[in-house]
Amino acid sequence: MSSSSSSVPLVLLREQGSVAILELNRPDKRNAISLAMVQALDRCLGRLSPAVKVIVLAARGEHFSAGLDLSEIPEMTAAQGVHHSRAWYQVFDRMQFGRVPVIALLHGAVVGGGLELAACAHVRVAEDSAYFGLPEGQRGIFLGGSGSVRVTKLIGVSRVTEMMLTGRVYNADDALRIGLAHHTVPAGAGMTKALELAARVAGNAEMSNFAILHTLPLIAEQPMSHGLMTESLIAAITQSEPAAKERVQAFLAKRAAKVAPL
Ligand code: 1HE
Repeated sequence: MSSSSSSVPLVLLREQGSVAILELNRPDKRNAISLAMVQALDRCLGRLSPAVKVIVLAARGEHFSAGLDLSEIPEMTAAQGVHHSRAWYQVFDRMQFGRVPVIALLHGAVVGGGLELAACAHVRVAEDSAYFGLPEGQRGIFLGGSGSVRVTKLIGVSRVTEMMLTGRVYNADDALRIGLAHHTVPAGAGMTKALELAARVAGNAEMSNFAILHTLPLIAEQPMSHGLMTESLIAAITQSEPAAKERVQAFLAKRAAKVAPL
């Protein structure tokens, strides 16, 4: 467990074999993200054992996260604000571009910085109760936890603009439709679904997962000729791994599962 200076752990970490479950643990403040919580997340990411192959990021209480801890804003100078954002970026980068994929399990409010955090995950499962908003405009502030980059990459500049201007809130079904969520499940069924997906993710060859996490976002930002070169290089490296040779041989010898609808 990782804690702030008080004895209350702001983020809980437990490992179940190859799966690490990280939970935001500030339900009384609706998991508002303080700098201490960002640092607690960072410490948890740094403590994962080598056996971990996938993270499930979830939250205690009725809401995933109410976003930035607004009590940190009034005393902050402009310079401190820049460093505050950059502290979030460092940890969020560590999550998105880490060693292992992250599956976010979302319920209740997923707003502001909570949505920015969810956008770092590689797979998002939304329970029916989940709702998504960017109320920064209403609070007189702006995205500061990478949302203008990460959320915009998920749903586009136009939707983020409209959400921020009008205070629009998307529900779980909307989120699935526009690409904020990959799966929706009934309330209470999220952890089962997340663990089922985690088992599939953990079953992949490690180098394949690494290539997916680290090169797809890079290739998406490269000109086509660079992207194709990057792809050919990472494809060659990935398929040269012993794990790839074994898996391909297993398929050719009819020992591996076929692709089938779920
Ligand atoms: C908070 C925060 C917070 C709750 N910072 N303390 N985010 C927002 O603008 C969302 C603000 N929060 C809400 O709209 C609501 O709290 C919820 C819809 C999420 C939940 O409502 P509810 O009725 O269950 O809880 P509540 O009574 O509003 O809040 C319970 C407590 O949590 C209360 O404190 P208490 O001491 O009076 O018990 C609230 O003050 C506290 N609380 N949300 C601080 N966000 C890096 S840039 C990102 C920019 C942003 O994220 S902007 C979006 C900020």
